[in-house]
This record gives sequence, structure tokens and C-alpha cells, in this order.
Amino acid sequence: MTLDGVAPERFRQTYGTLPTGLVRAPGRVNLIGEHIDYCGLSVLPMALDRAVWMTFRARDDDQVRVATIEPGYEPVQFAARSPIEPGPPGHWGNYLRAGVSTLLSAGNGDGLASGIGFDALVATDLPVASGLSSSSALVVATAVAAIGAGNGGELDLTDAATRLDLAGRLAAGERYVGTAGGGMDQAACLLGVAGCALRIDFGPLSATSIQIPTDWALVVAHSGERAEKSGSAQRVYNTRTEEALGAVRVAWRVLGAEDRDGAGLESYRELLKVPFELGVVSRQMDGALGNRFTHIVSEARRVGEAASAVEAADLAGFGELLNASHESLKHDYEVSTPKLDALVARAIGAGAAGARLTGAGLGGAIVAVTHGSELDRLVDALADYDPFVAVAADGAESWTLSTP
Ligand code: NG1
Repeated sequence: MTLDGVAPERFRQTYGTLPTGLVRAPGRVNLIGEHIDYCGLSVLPMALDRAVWMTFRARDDDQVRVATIEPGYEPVQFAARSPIEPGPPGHWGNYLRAGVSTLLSAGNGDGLASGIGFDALVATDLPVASGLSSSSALVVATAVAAIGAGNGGELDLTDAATRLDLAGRLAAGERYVGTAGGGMDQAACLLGVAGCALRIDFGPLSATSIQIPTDWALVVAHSGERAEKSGSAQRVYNTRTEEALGAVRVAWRVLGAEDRDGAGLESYRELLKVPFELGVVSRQMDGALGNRFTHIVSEARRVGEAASAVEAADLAGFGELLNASHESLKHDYEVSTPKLDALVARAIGAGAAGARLTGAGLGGAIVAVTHGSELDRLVDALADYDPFVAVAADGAESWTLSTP
């Protein structure tokens, strides 16, 4: 059990003292709105009841020491002092450094951080490198533990505005690891609401919860391919973010708006307020750019429709939007794999109303939606792919542990 993994006794075996705090930071499954958060466009994820758990205790110096019970990850130690130099690319310690580094840089002027070290022990029941945001859960858990250890000044995580602010800071802060990511994951992790999907809007960041119909079942299954966020997958991801930016500039030019200022030319939100024919604009773009643009614009439209479908408990309509999203990610955004495609087809063959890859793609997991009465059939069909029922959970929490 995950919680047992970070139990006080285990912490004592690792560090010789008992922990004083416990953190839960959930992963997320993105229902729809893929590869558009970094365009500033709305997305519809939910926080999962699977999480990163961390017990911690403040230290008398500025050293941060973090160990995990998960096999294959060596303990990490660094000083909570700016600038925190990153470890080797892809090393798990960089997510820990990102969390602390964000708080330290937030300390410039507004008194967020004080550089107090802490010891922490980590365990998780989130499958790693699956598109379920274990990385952001780790970043958020580290930041929340750092705050619990005394690095937060007056920061009060029971305050909704503070959570929003922290989500925005950590989204920017996680780019420390070299991925030019959007802000969906950190927002879902901090702002999740049990039983609900979250419509996350950007500029300014906000989250609106939408109750998921209780007779729907969401199932996550794993392709068996790791969706690593380092090396070649990171390069593909960062290339997509550049292509997205390139495409919106061309779109404005096609629409005859060269006279807008630089920032306006980079705005998808502004662009989508202007009426235009998608095919007419995308055909003016070179190479793959038109396809990337087609995905981004069509996916943004699907998010709005999907949020309405959840509200209206329209399972068939919601499912069709998931299927359309997958097709678009496969053909236009080119981030699917044959295994993900096969898994989606298998889920639909087993009666799912819809299914799609979830997260950044290039491996990782799919999410499928079905009526609760069809759940067993779907889970049976996906039995070889570690299926689990995705339950929407609250955002990150922390507790003070009483020590004898
Ligand atoms: P995952 O699935 O955790 O690799 C990444 C980005 C998101 C979003 C999705 C694609 C980070 C931390 N996360 O998520 O912002 O762009 O890909 O929709 O970079």
C-alpha cells in the first residue's frame, strides 16, 4: 500500500527521526483537450485517486534530502538555495528541484520561500511515464512538503486563490526539467474536485468543476510503452509546441492581421474569437503545420462540446468527441502509436462509447468511457493492459503528523 510506503516507521528507518507532515498530490487523467494547454486553450482533465505520497520533516539546515521506496530511483540531495543546478537530463531529482526552485524564486520580493531544508520519503501508486502526470504530482508534492516544512511564509493552501497562484507558478517552474509544457497538470493536481471533471481555462487561470454522471465509468489502460518525458519524446513534445506557435502566426497572416502586435499574433484565444474556415486557413500552411493547426483548433472546439456533453449526461456525444480527438491526435498531431491505436479500437470493440490516448502520447495510456453497466466487459477486454477505473479525486492535501 502506498500510504504504508511512507509510514512514519519507514521514515524513521530512512532518516532516524519521525516525520512531521504528510502530503498527497494526485495524478490526473485528461478527458479531452490534448496538446492545447500550451496554446492557452481550455482543457478538461480530472484529478485521480492515485497519487504521489510524501512524508517529510524540516531540517535545521538548508539541505533537501528525498528518498523513494520505488525501486530504481536513487536518493537525491541538494541545497534549498538559488540557483539550484539541475541534475542529469531525465533524472527524477529534477522534478524535486523544480518544486523547491519554484518556491525559492517566488521568494524574490513576496516572501514565499525561506530556504529551509527538509527530509522526505516518497511512494506512489501512479504508473510512471504513462501520461497520467506523475511528474507534476511529484513537483506539486515537493512544493507542498517544502511549504509544510516552513518555506511558504504566509502561504495558506486552504485558500482557493493561493492554490491557483501556486498552480500557475509550478506550471512555469516545471519547465526547469526542459519540457515546454502547459499548465494543465499542476492545475488539475492542485484544484481537483472529487467526482468532477475540471474545465481549466488559462489567461487568467481558473478551474470550473463539472459533476461526472455517476452511471458513467472511465477506464484507464496502459499500452505498455513508456511515454518518457526526456530524450526523443521530449524533443517531439517541444517541437510540437514550436509548431503550434508557428501555425498561429501564419493563421493571423492568412487572415490579414499583420498589424497586430507581437503578443497578439501568438494568441490562439484571440484567433478563435475571429470567424474563419479551418480548411481554408490550414491549406495555406506548409508541410505538417496545417495538420497541427487543424488539431489544435478542432480540439479546442471539442473541449467546449465535451464539457456540455458531461453537463447534459450525453454519454454517446461525449464518446464521439473522444474518438474524434484520438483520430486528430493520430493523423494531424502525430503523437499516437500503433499500440495506442489498437488499445483504443479494443475499447470501442468492447462497447466503450469512446476512447482516446491521454496525456502527451508517444506511448502511455488511453482513457475510455462507458456506461457503468458495461464496465466489466470493458475491463475484461483490457485485462492485459493494467486497466483501472479512474475515480475523480480532490486536489493535493497535506496533514500535520503528531509525533510522540
Ligand atoms: P503528460 O501527459 O504528463 O506528459 C504533458 C504536459 C501537459 C500537456 C500534455 C498534452 C507537462 C508537465 N505536461 O503532459 O501540459 O501539454 O502533455 O496535452 O509538460
